[in-house]
Amino acid sequence: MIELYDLAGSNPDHRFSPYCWRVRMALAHKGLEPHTTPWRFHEKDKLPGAPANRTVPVLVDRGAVVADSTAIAFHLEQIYYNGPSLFGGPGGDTHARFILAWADTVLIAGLFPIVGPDVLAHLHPADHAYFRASREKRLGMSLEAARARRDDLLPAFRASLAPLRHTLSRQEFLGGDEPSYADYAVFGGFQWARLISPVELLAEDDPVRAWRDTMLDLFDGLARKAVTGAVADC
Ligand SMILES: N[C@@H](CCC(=O)N[C@@H](CS)C(=O)NCC(=O)O)C(=O)O
Repeated sequence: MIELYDLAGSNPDHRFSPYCWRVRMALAHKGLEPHTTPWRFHEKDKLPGAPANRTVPVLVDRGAVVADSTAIAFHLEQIYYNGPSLFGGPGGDTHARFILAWADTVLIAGLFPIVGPDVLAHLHPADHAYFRASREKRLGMSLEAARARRDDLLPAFRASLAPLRHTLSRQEFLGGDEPSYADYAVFGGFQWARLISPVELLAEDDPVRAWRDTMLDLFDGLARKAVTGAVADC
């Protein structure tokens, strides 16, 4: 059995971590169905491999404990080499690394001040104080102040998607004709936003929108069927 420790909100079925979504999609790509364990920020000692492992996703597969979404993707590619490749075959992983770095340092970093403040309303009460303190330190301001200025950040965020937009107006997926781990790494950010925030990140005519819709439909609508938070109370 493959066990995935996955971030959950106060509703244990509300799973919204961008990094965990990368892994959910990668597992589906390989035709694997994990058992998922809901995990909250205050449960650090319950993570396999704690205290060294302090973030999710963590995957437990045949006794191996693998933390970090990128490490998990490489693990899956190596162990389940008979399944469809996550990187478009040998050598594809080295190219994917640039997209993964972009997804972390530009996409998720750009999304964080826009949708991150909305996470608090969805968390288990035992996570509130930790989330507020750690994220306000990262933002350099209160969650409320960050929410108040997010509309100002949207144009620059949309402009930062130019490489993605440029690529997706020429090919269906970052992987080419088929989705690859690069698609899942980027999609994780959009899925996170969709599951926790009412903000619409993309303009109606943005080609990235069609790709996002296609990603939501993959694997029998795995991502589209995900439980969303009750955004009305944000
Ligand atoms: N580089 C890690 C980042 C994982 C990460 O930051 N996960 C967040 C949830 S989205 C987390 O577990 N944070 C724990 C904390 O902030 O204490 C990966 O790709 O897996």
